[in-house]
Amino acid sequence: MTNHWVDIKNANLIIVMGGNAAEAHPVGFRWAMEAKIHNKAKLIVIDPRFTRTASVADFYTPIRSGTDIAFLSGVLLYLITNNKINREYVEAYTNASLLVREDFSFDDGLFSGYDAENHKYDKTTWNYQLDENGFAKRDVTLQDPRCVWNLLKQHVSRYTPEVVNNICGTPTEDFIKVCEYIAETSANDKTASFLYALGWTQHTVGAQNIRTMAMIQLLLGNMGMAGGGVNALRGHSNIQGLTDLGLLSQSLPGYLTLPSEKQPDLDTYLKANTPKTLLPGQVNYWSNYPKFFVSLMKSFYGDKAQKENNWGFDWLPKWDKGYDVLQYFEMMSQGKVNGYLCQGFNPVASFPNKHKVVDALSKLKFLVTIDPLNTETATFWQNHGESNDVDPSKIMTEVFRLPSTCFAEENGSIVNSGRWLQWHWKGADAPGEALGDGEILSGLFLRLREMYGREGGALPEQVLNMSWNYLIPDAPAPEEVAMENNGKALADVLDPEGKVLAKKGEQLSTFAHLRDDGTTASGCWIFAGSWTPAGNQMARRDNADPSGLGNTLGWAWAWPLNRRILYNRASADPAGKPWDAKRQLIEWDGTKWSGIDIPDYSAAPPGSDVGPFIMQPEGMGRLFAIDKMAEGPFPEHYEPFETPLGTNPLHPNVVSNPAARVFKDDLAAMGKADKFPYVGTTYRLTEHFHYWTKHSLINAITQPQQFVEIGEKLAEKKGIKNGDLVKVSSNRGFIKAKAVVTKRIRTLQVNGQDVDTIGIPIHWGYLGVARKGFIANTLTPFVGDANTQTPEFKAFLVNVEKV
Ligand SMILES: Nc1nc2c(c(=O)[nH]1)N[C@H]1C(S)=C(S)[C@@H](COP(=O)(O)OP(=O)(O)OC[C@H]3O[C@@H](n4cnc5c(=O)[nH]c(N)nc54)[C@H](O)[C@@H]3O)O[C@H]1N2
Ligand SMILES: Nc1nc2c(c(=O)[nH]1)N[C@H]1C(S)=C(S)[C@@H](COP(=O)(O)OP(=O)(O)OC[C@H]3O[C@@H](n4cnc5c(=O)[nH]c(N)nc54)[C@H](O)[C@@H]3O)O[C@H]1N2
Ligand SMILES: [Mo]
Repeated sequence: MTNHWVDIKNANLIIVMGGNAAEAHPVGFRWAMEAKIHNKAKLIVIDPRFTRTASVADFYTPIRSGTDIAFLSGVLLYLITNNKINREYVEAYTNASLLVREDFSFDDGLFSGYDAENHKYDKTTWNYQLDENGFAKRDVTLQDPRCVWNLLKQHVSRYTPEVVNNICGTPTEDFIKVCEYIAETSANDKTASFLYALGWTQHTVGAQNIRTMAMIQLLLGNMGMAGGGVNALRGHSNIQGLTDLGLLSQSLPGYLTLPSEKQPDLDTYLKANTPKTLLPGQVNYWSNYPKFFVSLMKSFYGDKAQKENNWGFDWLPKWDKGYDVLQYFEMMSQGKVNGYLCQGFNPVASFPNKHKVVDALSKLKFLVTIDPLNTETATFWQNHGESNDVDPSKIMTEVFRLPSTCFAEENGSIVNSGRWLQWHWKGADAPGEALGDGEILSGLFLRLREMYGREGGALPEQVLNMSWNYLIPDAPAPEEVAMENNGKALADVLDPEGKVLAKKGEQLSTFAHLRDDGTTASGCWIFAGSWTPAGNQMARRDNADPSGLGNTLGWAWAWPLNRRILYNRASADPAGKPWDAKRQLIEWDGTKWSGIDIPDYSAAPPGSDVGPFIMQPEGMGRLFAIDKMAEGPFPEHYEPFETPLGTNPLHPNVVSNPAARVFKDDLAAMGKADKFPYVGTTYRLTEHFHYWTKHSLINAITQPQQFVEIGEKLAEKKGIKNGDLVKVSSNRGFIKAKAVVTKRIRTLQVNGQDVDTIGIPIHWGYLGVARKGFIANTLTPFVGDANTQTPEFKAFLVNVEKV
């Protein structure tokens, strides 16, 4: 989230699209209700199903799953055509006025630079025109045909209300009504907040769904504002912490990137990751990259990391391709993986195409699961009849189950969606032989290190040189790890005048004190400030809220620097005056910036033309994404890989995302609408948490068994009644389930045909105390988003029959 949970109460309009917050985030959803009750906010829901969120909304309209880019691009067109934008904001704070290269183009579904053989783009042309100093050229009058504004207008011009209706199936009058609701928040004193989660991310166009919404927020002037922003409602309680700490295959902590094999030395790596400022005088905060990186290496390797050995750069692995989970299971299924350590993950249940996952695990020599519970993954080799039809005698994988604690059995911090690091204390000791995850991993690490020390082996340095300074090496305390993530001074840190900012050995209080000369260490630069000389800031519990806007600066600690609303410079106009006095976050008081949040800005006074989006080298919100997205600098509608239409009404030659993550065998496993005519979509229920709570009797009683939801019209056509047993199949397998016949899912008219959706909740399997049965992911396709590789769990093709 650029904003945070409590801040949702400040919105005038809440749009739940691509999520079902009342069901999946019932506690945080109270802030949407607060906005309705105390702020007279309107709540609108756009979802293929009439959900629990829709049941308390002011307005609901359906959409075909996988078509939100068409819908949101239609909203962009509406806002531009009807001049419902914050013009001053767009001109001053977005890249609307920057000029794009002449050789950038878009034609028949493809942007310039497509490499058809490798399914990816060369992004060279997706860039600005640069002047002789390397700065982007700009036309502040927005007249130049190559400025982002005019290219954007041209790009979205195709998404008329008729086209939106034809692709999404949303009734045109409903679509216009949504546009009108959103348009109202272009006023300076109105904001909208979109609450989204997997209904947007679990598509082959997931990242672009979110980007299209972010562009709407920029046009409305809602970024940086209290009650505005881009707000992902995250899933597992600490999944925000997972990304913060870089637990993705190409990442390092603090959103740094792991070097690639094209960056064989430190200079090349730092050059590739330290952006050049694109407009004169901008903050371009990522220009500090070397300080963050060197401090990380000092945290990893301590005294072993020295300038002479490039801070241990050679010890870092270099990636050749992304090892996301799709890629990894693909390699496993090709027999290229010997052993797999599976920690807090149940891929047999949670990953797409269960048959492929089970087949892949069968090719391992050994599998280690680290989990408090028994899982379908740890028992993948067992035959469970129809629901796991394997022959154990043919599976040679040796499985080791290491029982771990769960979150309530240890101290630690959890980062919530609003970037707050909240410290928690353990509620109980772990039962039986269970050990904390840290203890298990330390145990493995220390034994491996001992073996490397004794036997050598390939590249022993990266293991042998790792610093490991914990009181009990086998069991690092969460407090020790938290202090290490924050970082400390290894020598006195001085300012340019020689004043001591941090004394040798002291915890750092800000990342502004990080250095690239080896005098500071920090395990995750964005966490610097969370554990200072004043102690553990994450444990603070002062909920004083003097402004009433919910910016409780004394409650826990938010990265970066306890700032609650990112890009808050944009909450004030170019002269430094808040767009809306009721939502004042920061203000220029004539001599300095002050207010109720930590300014997200340099100290530069208004008029100095420094852009508020300080992490971008041009300082501006990007309506045209120059180098980030895999499938294009503008969002474009592509169909799901399994589309009920069999075509893309906009460009039949390019049906689905041309840069999506997909492998050859999985393309062959895609089904077509002739055999599988209905759209399957999967989701969760309040009464269960994924695949754990089927082990708990109370949860099992409230939702005892697998069911699927079928609209009345389709049910009638197929002769299916409420409570009948049905078989739902895709080209990859089938499940059996109870039918729930419902008015909540409508038949939509799309591109001249009827489209029916079948709703499939995900929580059951063949273990636990709930009724045993099938795994929903038997049905889903093994294909992922082009940028994040998130699987397409929300739109695929199925058939349904009464059993
Ligand atoms: N009780 C409970 N709470 C949970 C979880 C749980 O298992 N149980 N899981 C947690 C986790 S890890 C996560 S990630 C979150 C997920 O939170 P959500 O994303 O809110 O949960 P989902 O149920 O997957 O539902 C998404 C909604 O998106 C809709 N949808 C599907 N496709 C589309 C589409 O193309 N466009 C639009 N506009 N909508 C679409 C679905 O109909 C569904 O209503 O929930 C978290 N909260
Ligand atoms: N079809 C379909 N598939 C989906 C989704 C969907 O919407 N549709 N949603 C996807 C999403 S968003 C998610 S997040 C995944 C979830 O998928 P998983 O993460 O695989 O599933 P979980 O059941 O949440 O958790 C995995 C295991 O973590 C264990 N665990 C809990 N606490 C701890 C701990 O402290 N330490 C360790 N070591 N283990 C612990 C639990 O016992 C559980 O067995 O499913 C994904 N799969
Ligand atoms: Mo999730």
